[in-house]
Amino acid sequence: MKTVKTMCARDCYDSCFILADVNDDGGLVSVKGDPDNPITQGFVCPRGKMDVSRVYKNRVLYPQIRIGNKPGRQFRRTDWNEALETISGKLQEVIKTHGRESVLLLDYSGNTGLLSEVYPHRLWNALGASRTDGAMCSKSGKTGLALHYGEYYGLQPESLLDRDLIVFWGFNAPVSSAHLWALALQARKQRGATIIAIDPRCSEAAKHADLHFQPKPGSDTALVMGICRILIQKNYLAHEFIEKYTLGFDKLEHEIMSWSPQRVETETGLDWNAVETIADLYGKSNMSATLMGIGLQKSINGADLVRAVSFIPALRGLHRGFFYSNSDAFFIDNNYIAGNSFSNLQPKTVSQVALSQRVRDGAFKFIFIYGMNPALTLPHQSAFRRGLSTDAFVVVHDTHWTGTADYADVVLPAPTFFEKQDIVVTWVHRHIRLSPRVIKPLGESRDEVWLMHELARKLGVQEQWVLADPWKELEKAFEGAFVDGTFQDLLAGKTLLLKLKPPDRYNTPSGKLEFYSSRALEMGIAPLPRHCPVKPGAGEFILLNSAVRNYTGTQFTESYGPIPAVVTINPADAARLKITGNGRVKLANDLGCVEVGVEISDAVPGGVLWMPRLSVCLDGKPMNDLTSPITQVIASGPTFNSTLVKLIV
Ligand SMILES: Nc1nc2c(c(=O)[nH]1)N[C@H]1C(S)=C(S)[C@@H](COP(=O)(O)OP(=O)(O)OC[C@H]3O[C@@H](n4cnc5c(=O)[nH]c(N)nc54)[C@H](O)[C@@H]3O)O[C@H]1N2
Ligand SMILES: Nc1nc2c(c(=O)[nH]1)N[C@H]1C(S)=C(S)[C@@H](COP(=O)(O)OP(=O)(O)OC[C@H]3O[C@@H](n4cnc5c(=O)[nH]c(N)nc54)[C@H](O)[C@@H]3O)O[C@H]1N2
Ligand code: SF4
Ligand SMILES: [Mo]
Repeated sequence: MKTVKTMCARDCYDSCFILADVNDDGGLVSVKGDPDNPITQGFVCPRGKMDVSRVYKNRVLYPQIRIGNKPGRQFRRTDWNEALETISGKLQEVIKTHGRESVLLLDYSGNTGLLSEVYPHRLWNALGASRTDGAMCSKSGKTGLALHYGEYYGLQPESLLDRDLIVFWGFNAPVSSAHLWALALQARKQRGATIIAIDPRCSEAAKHADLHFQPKPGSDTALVMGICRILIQKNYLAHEFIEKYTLGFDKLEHEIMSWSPQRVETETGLDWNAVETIADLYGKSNMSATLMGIGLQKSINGADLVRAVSFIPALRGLHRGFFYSNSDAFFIDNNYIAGNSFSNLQPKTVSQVALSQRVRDGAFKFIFIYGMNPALTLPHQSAFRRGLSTDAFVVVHDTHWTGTADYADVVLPAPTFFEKQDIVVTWVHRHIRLSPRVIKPLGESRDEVWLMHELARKLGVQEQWVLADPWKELEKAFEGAFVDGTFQDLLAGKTLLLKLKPPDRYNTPSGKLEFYSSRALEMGIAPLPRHCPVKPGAGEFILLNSAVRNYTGTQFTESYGPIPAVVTINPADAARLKITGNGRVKLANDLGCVEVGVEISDAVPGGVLWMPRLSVCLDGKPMNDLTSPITQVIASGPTFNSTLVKLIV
């Protein structure tokens, strides 16, 4: 028996340090949290716990070539040579006949390791294939923050222990970030910190917070304006800070004062006393932490909500007193790792959120998918799936059999993060160590770097930056990135700290925190965050959907069964529609119609429905049949939480 120290590579806030026990036969026998990390503190979530068995379930073990119709699972097993010959032959034919832009690389963060996720981009950059902007998750919020702060990074999680007020804003941390939540609970226990949740529904965070405020979905800018009005009126402002470090407060103040209490009440659905309570908590706090979830940002005006919320701590004199994502806090050259600037071909970038129509309309003849399950996770599924079923040649490289594999022409087996060596950089904390191979790759699974190199050889790609040794390239990308060691120390198994950009660095044109963003003005974007609410029509509900505990994206159905396809409805709405529970209802809009179970609960307010994200509904259709490919104005992000539906009993 041996214990291997590694990290969880899943698309998750926490990036846990874990200990994996391996028996003498090389089998994984337990996965535990490693106490040797002050953030992830020696425990894993229900997905981490299940890894020990899931590694051996529902795996793609051998290369497969389709023999049946799409969608479906009729494949024949083949060997790597035939699979690679088929793929490279098809790629060459498509590039020759339709041009390189008709090749699409479609990938995401199924494994966030640098070699598993980022480095393989080099091949597709060399080929000049089209790629997506990756905006399906958090990009709009990041871009929105960067308009004011230059970069979007915020506070480090350790500092939660020093805060007296911790606000989870559109962030269901007990479910989506168990370790940040645990730190907040520790701050409450140790120093009496107050935890508040701002969420239109009674989420798990709301249930366990000291106070919960329920604004209407998408109305947070209006709420912020109300809070700021009180901060001004009660003289809670940090005048010196505003004077010294910021620009454009006068214009912000003008906007704030245009928000009368009545207007705030009408737009948010909250009464003025509630707004005052939040403002007083901020006003009396010496050091608050405002943690914004990615859920806050997934609406038609999502980036604006994030921009607005981030201003509150600044008005109270805190440099970056918020958290949204810390991906850009470090000195690691991700563009170098991906080889984004090496190719002369300038690959075309297309919108990920609006991809479905392009795929339906036949824009791509060859689609290479890895680390992503887009036939469940992209919006507007009916169009996307139609496109995958017609003339596109689809290759899927995945660890497990997925809904997307049902549309693949070739499926290739990938090792899980336990089966290959890699480096995981978190989007939250700064603790890092090598993720060594824990167990041998299952079946004939081959990792992403091997696959890209083999394909490059078959295609005759000559570029040295594609064929280079990935570890040497990573070493270059990490130059100057560590506080207390070198890349060689990392490879030797040492735990290191990543160097951080300072909280008071504002990489804006003025070098200050720009409340009124000059860059936005230049780009034709509103320089102050806007309020543009979601407006349901008669008989329509706003359908919120968010992450659930036992699944990461669509993963873990082999362990926990299907993601529940159940919609939560408020008791008054249920009574009006004569829904008694236990039954099935249909959710419909002009994009689709799906059948789901019902739960009646006052966890959601009137006019709002909630369901887990990414479920397959009772009629076999994906819930993403209902979500829109319309993108946000800022950085083309998703609008999942602005979905409008009618409910058919
Ligand atoms: N268990 C688990 N954890 C995960 C993941 C997972 O799949 N499962 N996925 C990871 C990934 S990729 C992501 S992006 C994150 C997502 O996790 P979070 O960042 O927590 O975001 P969501 O789960 O989308 O939504 C959080 C909350 O936002 C609320 N919300 C929706 N609209 C609004 C609004 O307009 N205003 C306000 N104030 N609140 C609103 C929702 O009701 C919900 O409770 O979690 C990561 N962690
Ligand atoms: N309706 C609705 N839709 C949403 C959202 C929402 O809130 N509502 N949220 C969006 C968000 S925030 C996100 S992040 C996306 C998530 O969308 P996806 O990234 O598509 O989510 P997953 O289902 O986790 O798919 C990851 C895939 O990577 C595979 N994988 C895991 N490890 C490896 C590996 O080492 N190598 C390879 N090759 N493959 C691997 C997994 O088996 C899985 O099939 O969903 C988006 N879709
Ligand atoms: S999924 Fe997140 S919380 Fe769970 S073990 Fe992995 S990093 Fe930790
Ligand atoms: Mo995400």
